[in-house]
Amino acid sequence: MRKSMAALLVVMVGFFLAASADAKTLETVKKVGENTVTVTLEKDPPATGDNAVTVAVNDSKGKAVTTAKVAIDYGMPAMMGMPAMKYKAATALNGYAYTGVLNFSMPGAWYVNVKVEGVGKTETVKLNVDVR
Ligand SMILES: [Cu+2]
Repeated sequence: MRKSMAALLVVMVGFFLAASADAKTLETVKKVGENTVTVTLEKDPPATGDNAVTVAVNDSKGKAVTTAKVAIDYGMPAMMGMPAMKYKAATALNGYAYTGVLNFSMPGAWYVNVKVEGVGKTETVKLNVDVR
Protein backbone atom coordinates (compact mmCIF):
# COMPACT_ATOMS: atom_id res chain seq x y z
CA MET A 1 0.00 0.00 0.00
CA ARG A 2 2.65 2.46 1.06
CA LYS A 3 4.78 1.53 -1.95
CA SER A 4 1.98 2.15 -4.45
CA MET A 5 1.24 5.51 -2.83
CA ALA A 6 4.89 6.48 -3.24
CA ALA A 7 4.82 5.37 -6.87
CA LEU A 8 1.67 7.42 -7.49
CA LEU A 9 3.32 10.44 -5.92
CA VAL A 10 6.37 10.07 -8.17
CA VAL A 11 4.10 9.91 -11.23
CA MET A 12 2.15 12.99 -10.10
CA VAL A 13 5.31 15.00 -9.47
CA GLY A 14 6.55 13.94 -12.90
CA PHE A 15 3.39 15.22 -14.55
CA PHE A 16 3.64 18.46 -12.62
CA LEU A 17 7.25 19.05 -13.68
CA ALA A 18 6.45 18.25 -17.31
CA ALA A 19 3.52 20.65 -17.24
CA SER A 20 5.48 23.49 -15.68
CA ALA A 21 8.36 23.02 -18.12
CA ASP A 22 5.91 23.41 -21.03
CA ALA A 23 4.08 26.39 -19.63
CA LYS A 24 5.50 29.64 -20.99
CA THR A 25 4.78 32.71 -18.96
CA LEU A 26 5.68 36.31 -19.70
CA GLU A 27 7.55 37.81 -16.77
CA THR A 28 8.60 41.44 -16.31
CA VAL A 29 10.70 42.46 -13.32
CA LYS A 30 11.08 46.14 -12.40
CA LYS A 31 12.71 47.81 -9.46
CA VAL A 32 10.43 50.56 -8.16
CA GLY A 33 11.91 52.53 -5.29
CA GLU A 34 12.91 50.09 -2.56
CA ASN A 35 10.71 47.36 -3.95
CA THR A 36 10.88 44.92 -6.79
CA VAL A 37 7.70 44.33 -8.75
CA THR A 38 7.34 41.15 -10.78
CA VAL A 39 4.46 41.04 -13.24
CA THR A 40 3.70 37.63 -14.71
CA LEU A 41 1.21 37.00 -17.47
CA GLU A 42 0.14 33.37 -17.69
CA LYS A 43 0.68 33.12 -21.45
CA ASP A 44 3.60 34.07 -23.68
CA PRO A 45 2.60 35.47 -26.05
CA PRO A 46 -0.59 36.70 -24.37
CA ALA A 47 -3.72 35.52 -26.17
CA THR A 48 -7.05 37.16 -26.94
CA GLY A 49 -9.53 36.52 -24.15
CA ASP A 50 -8.79 36.09 -20.47
CA ASN A 51 -5.19 36.13 -19.29
CA ALA A 52 -4.39 35.65 -15.62
CA VAL A 53 -1.89 38.14 -14.25
CA THR A 54 0.13 37.88 -11.05
CA VAL A 55 1.91 40.84 -9.47
CA ALA A 56 4.44 40.19 -6.73
CA VAL A 57 5.86 43.09 -4.72
CA ASN A 58 8.98 42.33 -2.72
CA ASP A 59 10.91 44.65 -0.41
CA SER A 60 14.68 45.20 -0.46
CA LYS A 61 15.14 42.05 1.62
CA GLY A 62 13.00 39.97 -0.73
CA LYS A 63 10.10 39.76 1.68
CA ALA A 64 6.63 39.82 0.08
CA VAL A 65 4.81 43.12 0.56
CA THR A 66 1.19 42.24 1.26
CA THR A 67 -0.13 45.69 2.20
CA ALA A 68 -0.05 47.26 -1.25
CA LYS A 69 -2.98 48.02 -3.50
CA VAL A 70 -2.37 46.92 -7.06
CA ALA A 71 -4.61 48.11 -9.89
CA ILE A 72 -4.09 47.65 -13.60
CA ASP A 73 -5.00 49.93 -16.51
CA TYR A 74 -4.69 48.37 -19.92
CA GLY A 75 -5.78 49.08 -23.42
CA MET A 76 -4.92 50.01 -26.94
CA PRO A 77 -4.40 53.51 -28.31
CA ALA A 78 -6.75 54.74 -31.03
CA MET A 79 -6.12 53.16 -34.40
CA MET A 80 -7.38 53.89 -37.88
CA GLY A 81 -11.17 53.60 -37.73
CA MET A 82 -11.11 52.46 -34.10
CA PRO A 83 -11.36 54.52 -30.94
CA ALA A 84 -8.93 53.96 -28.06
CA MET A 85 -9.82 51.05 -25.82
CA LYS A 86 -9.30 51.40 -22.10
CA TYR A 87 -9.93 48.82 -19.43
CA LYS A 88 -9.27 48.42 -15.74
CA ALA A 89 -8.53 45.30 -13.77
CA ALA A 90 -8.57 45.03 -10.00
CA THR A 91 -6.32 42.58 -8.22
CA ALA A 92 -6.66 40.79 -4.92
CA LEU A 93 -4.00 39.50 -2.60
CA ASN A 94 -3.69 35.78 -3.05
CA GLY A 95 -1.11 34.41 -0.64
CA TYR A 96 2.05 36.42 -1.32
CA ALA A 97 1.07 38.04 -4.62
CA TYR A 98 -1.77 39.98 -6.22
CA THR A 99 -3.78 38.26 -8.90
CA GLY A 100 -6.24 39.47 -11.49
CA VAL A 101 -7.47 38.83 -15.01
CA LEU A 102 -6.87 40.88 -18.15
CA ASN A 103 -9.21 40.41 -21.08
CA PHE A 104 -7.68 41.29 -24.43
CA SER A 105 -10.51 41.73 -26.92
CA MET A 106 -8.32 41.62 -30.02
CA PRO A 107 -4.80 40.75 -31.13
CA GLY A 108 -2.20 43.48 -31.47
CA ALA A 109 -0.10 45.84 -29.38
CA TRP A 110 -1.55 46.50 -25.92
CA TYR A 111 -0.20 48.51 -23.03
CA VAL A 112 -0.51 47.24 -19.47
CA ASN A 113 0.15 49.72 -16.66
CA VAL A 114 0.44 48.14 -13.24
CA LYS A 115 -0.07 50.71 -10.49
CA VAL A 116 1.28 49.84 -7.05
CA GLU A 117 -0.08 52.02 -4.24
CA GLY A 118 0.30 52.01 -0.49
CA VAL A 119 4.03 51.33 -0.26
CA GLY A 120 5.42 54.82 -0.19
CA LYS A 121 5.12 56.68 -3.47
CA THR A 122 2.69 55.24 -6.00
CA GLU A 123 4.70 53.49 -8.68
CA THR A 124 3.63 52.30 -12.09
CA VAL A 125 5.21 49.45 -14.01
CA LYS A 126 4.50 49.86 -17.72
CA LEU A 127 4.59 46.99 -20.13
CA ASN A 128 3.78 46.60 -23.79
CA VAL A 129 2.58 43.23 -24.93
CA ASP A 130 1.93 41.74 -28.31
CA VAL A 131 -1.35 39.86 -28.06
CA ARG A 132 -1.80 37.01 -30.55
CU1 LIG B 1 -6.97 48.43 -31.71
